Amino acid sequence: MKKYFFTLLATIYATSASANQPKEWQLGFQKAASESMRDIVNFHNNLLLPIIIAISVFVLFLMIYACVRFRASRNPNPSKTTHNVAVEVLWTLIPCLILIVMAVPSFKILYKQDTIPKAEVTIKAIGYQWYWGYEYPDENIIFESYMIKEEDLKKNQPRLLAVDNEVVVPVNKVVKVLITANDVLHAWALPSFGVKRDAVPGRINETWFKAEKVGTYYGQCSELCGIQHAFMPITVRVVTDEDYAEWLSSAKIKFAKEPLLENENIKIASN
Ligand SMILES: [Cu+2]
Repeated sequence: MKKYFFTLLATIYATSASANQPKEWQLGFQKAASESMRDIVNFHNNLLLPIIIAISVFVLFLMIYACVRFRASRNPNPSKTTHNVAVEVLWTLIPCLILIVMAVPSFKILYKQDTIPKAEVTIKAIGYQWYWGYEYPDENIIFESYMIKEEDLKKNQPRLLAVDNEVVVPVNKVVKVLITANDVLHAWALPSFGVKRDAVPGRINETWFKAEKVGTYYGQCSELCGIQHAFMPITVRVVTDEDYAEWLSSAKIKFAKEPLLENENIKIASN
């Protein structure tokens, strides 16, 4: 029995130490790759979880106590009590206090996420049925990002998560994401950055993240948007500044939004 327990613990630990994408038998969150997500995880682990456990244990204790203490065999003449003002005040006040204790740090995190610092890179994500379109408004770049079908997957590309054209952003830079949709509601979500925002047709929502580690991060559309909702993943590749500059110069040609002027073309090619 002890052995199984340790195996289980080891499995939980191993899954919690892995990064960037969902793992089989995963419990809890994906590993945080931004400050926002770290805030969310700390809030959950250090405040919500203890409260949840304490309430569950307390209610379980009350139920067991009531079952034993007030069982029929011990109480042939049951009590006729219906009200107890003190208890009623307590079971209203204590939950209120718990909610207030939870609300303060919760709002703090929410406002921090909502306040967008000065953006160093801006990208625009547009939800379509059923793929994502991306624009780099300052860089004249536009492209579409489709999920790679299972039979076309290369090694190390996760099923249902890898896409043909990834979003590329530099590490440790504030990336502002403008999010909208072209047809129905979608949602742009990236768990390890702590980002999830609705993509609404005719309206632009904003969010931001600052990825702290180089790597590939996976997310998915998180609003039921139709039959292929599960097949419009989001892949963000976080790279070093040099790699980003390199990617930019090739992407400006490959994904040019406006036709390139001839001299601009030469300028980019010579970079
Ligand atoms: Cu969608």
